[in-house]
Parts: sequence; C-alpha cells; structure tokens
Amino acid sequence: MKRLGKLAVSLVATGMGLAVSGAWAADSLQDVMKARGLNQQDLLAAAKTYTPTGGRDEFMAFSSGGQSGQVIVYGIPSMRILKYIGVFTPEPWQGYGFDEESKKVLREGNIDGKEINWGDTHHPGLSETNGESDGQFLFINDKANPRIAVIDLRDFETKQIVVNPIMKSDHGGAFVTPNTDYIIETSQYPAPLGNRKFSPLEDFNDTYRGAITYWKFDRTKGLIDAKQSFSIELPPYSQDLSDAGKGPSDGWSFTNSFCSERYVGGIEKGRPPYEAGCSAKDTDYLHVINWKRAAELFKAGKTTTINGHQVIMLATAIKEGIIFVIPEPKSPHGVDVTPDGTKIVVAGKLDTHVSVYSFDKIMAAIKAGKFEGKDPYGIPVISMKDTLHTQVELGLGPLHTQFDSKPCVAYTSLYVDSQVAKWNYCEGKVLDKIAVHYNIGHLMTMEGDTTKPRGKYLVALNKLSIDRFNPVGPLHPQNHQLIDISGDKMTLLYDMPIPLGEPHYVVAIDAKKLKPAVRYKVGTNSRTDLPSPYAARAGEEKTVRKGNSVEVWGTEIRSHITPETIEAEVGDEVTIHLTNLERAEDETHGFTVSTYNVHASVEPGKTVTVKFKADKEGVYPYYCTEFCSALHLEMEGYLLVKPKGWKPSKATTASAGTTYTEADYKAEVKKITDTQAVIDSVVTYITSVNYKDFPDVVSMVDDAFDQLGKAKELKVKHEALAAKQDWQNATLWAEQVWQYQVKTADLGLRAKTFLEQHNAKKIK
Ligand code: CUK
Ligand code: CUA
Repeated sequence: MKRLGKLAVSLVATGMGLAVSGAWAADSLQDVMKARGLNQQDLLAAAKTYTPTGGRDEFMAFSSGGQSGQVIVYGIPSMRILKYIGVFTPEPWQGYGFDEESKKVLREGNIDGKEINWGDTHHPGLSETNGESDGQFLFINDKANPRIAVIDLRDFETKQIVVNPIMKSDHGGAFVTPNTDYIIETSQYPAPLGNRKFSPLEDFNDTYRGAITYWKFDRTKGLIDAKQSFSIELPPYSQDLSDAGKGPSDGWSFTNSFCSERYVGGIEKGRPPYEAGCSAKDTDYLHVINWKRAAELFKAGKTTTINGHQVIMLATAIKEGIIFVIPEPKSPHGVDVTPDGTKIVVAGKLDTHVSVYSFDKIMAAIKAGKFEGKDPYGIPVISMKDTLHTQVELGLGPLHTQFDSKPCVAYTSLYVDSQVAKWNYCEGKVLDKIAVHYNIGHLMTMEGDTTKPRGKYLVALNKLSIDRFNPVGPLHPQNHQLIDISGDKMTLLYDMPIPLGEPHYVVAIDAKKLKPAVRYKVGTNSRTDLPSPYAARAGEEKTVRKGNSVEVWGTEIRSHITPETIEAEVGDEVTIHLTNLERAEDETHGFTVSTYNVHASVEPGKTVTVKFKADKEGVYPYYCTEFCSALHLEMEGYLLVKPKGWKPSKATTASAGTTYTEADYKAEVKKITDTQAVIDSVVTYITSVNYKDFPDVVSMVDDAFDQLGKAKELKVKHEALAAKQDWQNATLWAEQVWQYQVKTADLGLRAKTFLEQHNAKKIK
C-alpha cells in the first residue's frame, strides 16, 4: 500500500517534467536504409505517410467492411485504422447487438421477422450540402439483404437500418443527392417486387423486376423517413451502381446496368451459363431518371402500393417522361458524374474504353424527342452516338472512376490490367498509368464524389493481395494502396492490409469537417440521442423488484459499479441500466455478467441497458471490461441467483477475510496525508496556469474534485469510527478515502501532463 503512495509521488515527478535524458542513440539514416534495404524513393514515401505520435491525419476514410457487415474508419495519409463501426453485424467491443439500445437498431434490419446478423456492405456515402461533403452522416448499403444504414458522425454509431420493402438484393446504394434530400438505392438481381411469392424463371420477363428507391432523409432527425420515400419500377436488368446529378444535372440520377439480355441461366438444363448469356450483347442500358419529377409524381399520388411502399410503376414513369435509357458498352460497372455535373462516365468491364456522355446532349435529345427506339419495356432509347462526348481507350477491365481537384482529370481502375489510369475526360486522352497489386476494384480520391474533389491522394482498393504481406493462410487480407496524385506522375506510397472482409468502396473527407463529440450529456441513449428514461445520477441508484422482474438503475465511475450485488431468483427477468458518470475524455467503462451473453460499452455520459433471464441458479460475477483506472480490476460485483424461495439458514453479514488493528488505521491515515501532499502540489500547478482555456482539462478537474468531495464526507466517518475504536471499519473507510485520493491524483496528473504538452501559460 505504501508502494502505491510512492507510485503517486513518482508519477508527479515525471509529470513535473524530469525529462528522460540521452538522445536517441540508434543508427544513422544511412545505416537504417542499408539494414532494411530501403532506397531514396522508399524514404520519401515514408516521409509522406509517417505520422509521429500525437499527429493527426489530414483526411478520414470510411471504408465498407464487405462481408464483415461493418464500416472501417482510417486516416489518410497514415493509413492507421481508427475504428470498426458495427452496422449490420453485432460488434462486441461497442456492445453493438449485446445491449438493448443497439439491439433495437440491429433488429430494425430483420426481414420478414427473421434475424439477419450479417451484411455485405458495398458503398458508403457521406452526406452532402450543396454537393460538398459536410461531415454529418454516413450511409451504407447491404447488398445481400437489401438494407441501408444511417451512421451519425457525431459519435460514429449506427442509428438506423431500413429494409427495402420491394427488393431482394441491392447494389446501387448508398448514393446521396447534392443536399442529401434522398439516398439512392438500386436493386441488383431482378425478382418479383415486394411479394415474397414464388414465380418461375420462365416468367422472368413478365414478373421479375428491378427498382430504384429514393429514401427521404430527414436531416434534423438524422433518420430516413420511410413514409416520404418512394421507388420506381425498372425492367429486369441487373441495375448496378447509381450517381446523382449535380450542378446542371441536379435533379437527375444515372444508373448503369448489366445483363440487359435478361438471361436466366440454367446450365443444369443444358443451357449456356449466366456469364455467357449475360454478356452476349455489345451494349447494356444506362438509365437516366428525373428524380425531382418523380418526387412530384409520388407527392401527387401517382403510385401503386407494394408491400406498404409507394412505387411509381414503369408505365407511369414512361408516360410522365421521367425515364430514358442510353446504350452503354459492355457489361459496365459503375457510373460517375463529373464534379461540374456536365458529364457522365461509364466503364464497360468487357470493353477497353470508358464512355463519356454529355448531359447537355442527353437533354437536347430528350427535348427534341429524338429516340432510336424503345427498350422491350417501352422506355425511350436515346442513341449513344447522339449523346457521347468522347470514348477513351484506357486498358483492360475498366471499372470505377474518380475525380481530381484539377479540372478534367479522372482516374479509372483497370481490373484486368491491375492498373490505375489517369486521363483527361474533356480532351479524351490518357495521361499516366500506375501498376497496383493486384486486380483493383474501386478507387477513391479525397472527396472525389463531390462537386469539389480535393486531389492529393488516391486509394486503390485491390481485390487480391497475393504476395504483398506475410502469409496468414489461404484467406488473404485485401490491399488498400495509397497513391500520391499531387504531381503529374502517380507514385505509390503505402500498402495497407485490410483484415476484415472485402471492402468494395471507401469515401474520404477532410478531417477538419468532422466534429465528433468526446462525451454524451449524462444519461443519453446514444442510439436515439435522447435522454434515457433509465439514467441514474450519483446517489439515485436503485434496484426494484416486481413479480419476477429485477430492474437495476446503476452507475459506473472509477472504480466502482453501483450496485455491488444484485440478487435474483431463478427465472427472474433481470434488467440492468447503467450510466457512466464520468466527464473526462476516454473514460469508458464496460459491463458484462458471466455467461449471460451481454456486454455494454458505456462511454462517458452514456446510459445503456442489458437484459437477460436469470435461468440458472448460481453465482455470476459481473465486472467492468475496460481497463479504466488503477483499480479497474476491483470494478466488480456479484449477481446472486437463488433457488426459488431460498432463505438464509442463519443471520449473515458479509465479512472480509482480514482483520485490522489500530496500527493499520494509523498507517492508513499517514498514507492519506502523504497522498494529499501530492494532490496539493498538482492542484497548485493546475491553478497556476490557464487551465480554464482547455475544456478537456476542465472536465478532468471537475471529475477530480467530485472524487475528492466524496473523500471529505468519508473522513468524518472514519474518524468517528476510530473514536469508537472500531479499527476494522475505520481502517476500511479510511482506505476508501485513499481510493478517492488516488483517482483524484490520477486525473490531476493526466490534466497536468495535458497542460504541459499543450503549453499552458502561467497566470500568476
Ligand atoms: S462494387 Cu465491388 S468492385 Cu459492389 Cu461498387 Cu465494383
Ligand atoms: Cu471501469 Cu474498468
């Protein structure tokens, strides 16, 4: 115990700035280069990405987590992973799917009453204001089970999952309109809309359909408003990706497709396989849709209700002149509108070209009523030749396109060639190419989907990594390669393995635009952002027994869970609400109960609930799962599940194993006095500088004084017990005073270090 007192003293000494002497005595730069086989180019790349301790990244990237059903957050250029956000899949660290508040969100993703606990995330989309990323929300789709999730970037938590009521799969989501009025989701594999009934493949042309959904986003609520959302019925092509028009093309959206052959496979019946039947034609169809007009038709009620959802039927859309198609070569993948909104870029996977369409020419053809015919469903077909701005031969397997801050400059991934092509879409010429490793899918530039791309960096999302990393078995990580695009020539900077599913797309935003909170208002349900009715403040904790339910309103604060025991009988429903009372940054507590499959992450201010049936009698320890303080391991308690009607056989009082004497009490008091001296010295330092200018420090100091306040009350208590010569209890209560002191000192020292590192100024 004395040692801990000394520990506090030594912490102060380090905190006071007794710097560790001796410069870094390692090798010279030349030695390191030689030993590690690095050349000048490597060093330059390292210098461009290396971020020293405490350094921040210029951009933040949000990557789909592919089959992990999550979102991966990392910094650019350091490529350091910062967070995995649980979205369609339970994520235990965040308690996602293990506490009641998050389960509610996850269960919004049930389909036909069935729990779906995985997702295939493909396309994250950041909210926009006037066509620019605003850093408020992130949306992402689940291709396997047609769903869209909403993530609030104030706390990087998933707040909503909406199920598409008429589709069976989606791929073309999530793409936003320039003011995030709508989030676009497009089906991939055609199926009968809405109904969950069987329909034979022989009836494919008549009963199977694609669709595009425009989800209305309510920015003030931060939620999709399903009632204000609508879809348009589409032919049974495999609609792929979409992009919203911007600037001159705002109000329109564009969707590419493949398998417009409407081939239904059947190799088992001796027919040629899908891949042949779905790529036989030289062109597929680019869908051109006037979504602003469509929204008016929806408001005017020109819809049919399918599975409770409003759908503008294809015949209506054609009649009202809101849908057109243009041939596009060949089995294309992806469609991207240029930042100025004047052109639309489509890359055909099986064509060596990218095709650049002119929005003006498309509008001119529509205005003139100049069509080359109709598709099999009666949609007017605008001719490719009338609308092409240019076609550029880039290489094999062009897929996705992103844009630079430099005018007319675009980057397209070449899947088969394993290259990125840099090219000029105005003049139609190739500018540069760089090899990537290997088989690139999407690529991404900073804010490259917006009206104001930021240039600087490009990330290649490579499907195969093969030999790039230390082998980890047959399942390889993916490889995100960072490429410097600031000069004329692209240069490769860094390989980052992604060890969590297959990311398809990633979006990045200037880190300065993000303003995440560091704590919640005390008592917040983080999933709704509303005050939780289950919050408890210090001293308000209670356990209520009613029938066969036991409900606990508890709190967590260093280093204590209130209550310390929960008693229940076999078969009881146990509900435990916990509020983290901390204000200090990063003082997260966790909570779990042995064998009941519950877990909560309780960040400062958050209120969460875990719930389970105490179905087996026994003794179940519960504890805080985050190493939150020196006495973290002591942040514990017991759930006692008694057999029904159990009565103690004798009057029992819980007793500690050790007995304490007057000498122990005196040693305790001495330790308190020593530690108080440490605290006083820290307080003297903190109050001698402008600590009030640092909100983070103010929170820490508030918390520290709370802890010390509790110590004061207990001083009276242990002294009274000592006066009665109850050395046992006097010693233990004095020890508790010291516990509060340690926490105060811990916070005080952290505040002091923070102030020193941020060059706090002397004020007296
Ligand atoms: S997709 Cu996977 S590489 Cu789903 Cu956008 Cu193109
Ligand atoms: Cu709280 Cu560990």
